[in-house]
Amino acid sequence: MSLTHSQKMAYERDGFLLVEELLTEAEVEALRVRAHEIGSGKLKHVPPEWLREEPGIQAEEEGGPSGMERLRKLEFLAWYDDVYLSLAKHPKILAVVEELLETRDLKLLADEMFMKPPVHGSAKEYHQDATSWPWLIPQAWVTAWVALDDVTLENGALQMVVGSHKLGMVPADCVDKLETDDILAQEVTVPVNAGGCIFLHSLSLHASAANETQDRRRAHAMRYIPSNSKCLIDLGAIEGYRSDLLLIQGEASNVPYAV
Ligand SMILES: O=C(O)CCC(=O)C(=O)O
Repeated sequence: MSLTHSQKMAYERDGFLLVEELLTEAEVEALRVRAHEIGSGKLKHVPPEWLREEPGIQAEEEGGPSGMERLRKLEFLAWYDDVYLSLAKHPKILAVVEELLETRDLKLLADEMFMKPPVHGSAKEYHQDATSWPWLIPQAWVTAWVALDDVTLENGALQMVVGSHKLGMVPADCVDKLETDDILAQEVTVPVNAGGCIFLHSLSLHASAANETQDRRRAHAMRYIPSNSKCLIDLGAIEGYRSDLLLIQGEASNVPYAV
């Protein structure tokens, strides 16, 4: 699969690209089953530190939800799980990422399944993915965000600020200042059916609303960087990060400070 000229232009103009029906229904179902096995504790190969609860969720004893219904995110799945490693290496996803980053040499920086549980799935504020890794050079890389459920206006579709990748990096605590410039008014909400994928430029501002429906809304975000990216600090020294990035395809790099 290669992108059409107009798809590439759309990504350059908007800072994101929606590709519908990237995965088959059978592929999506296998991913859902595996996520359920990991999230419910049936499979225990992903360390509990990477299973994150919704912040501020009511304790179970006080009437809050139990088990998987409490989970906000499953992180670093490709590091532990063969099904999610295969997804990170999916030829259709890599074909797009390669074109957008203009290199075959790719590493996975992180992955995160956003579980958005029914009723309790919280909103994600406006942010650029690059601001979570400000020490990484270049700052431009790609997140592939794969919908595992039908994602709608009601259950927390991504709200993309069109063209915001051209702003450069905006400090996370200043994003709300952009409201006065009408920049956030350039937002579009992007519903996508299960199996579709949104490719996001790492400097694109985006958010998602809370899930107030009775059904879960899962999407798996995989963060790809060129292998010769540099990192100015040791990621392994920071809680919640890891320095053992996964070489997904092509050559690892030995430039100074290469990740
Ligand atoms: O899935 C979501 O609700 C948020 C995803 C997101 O913001 C991200 O992948 O950076």
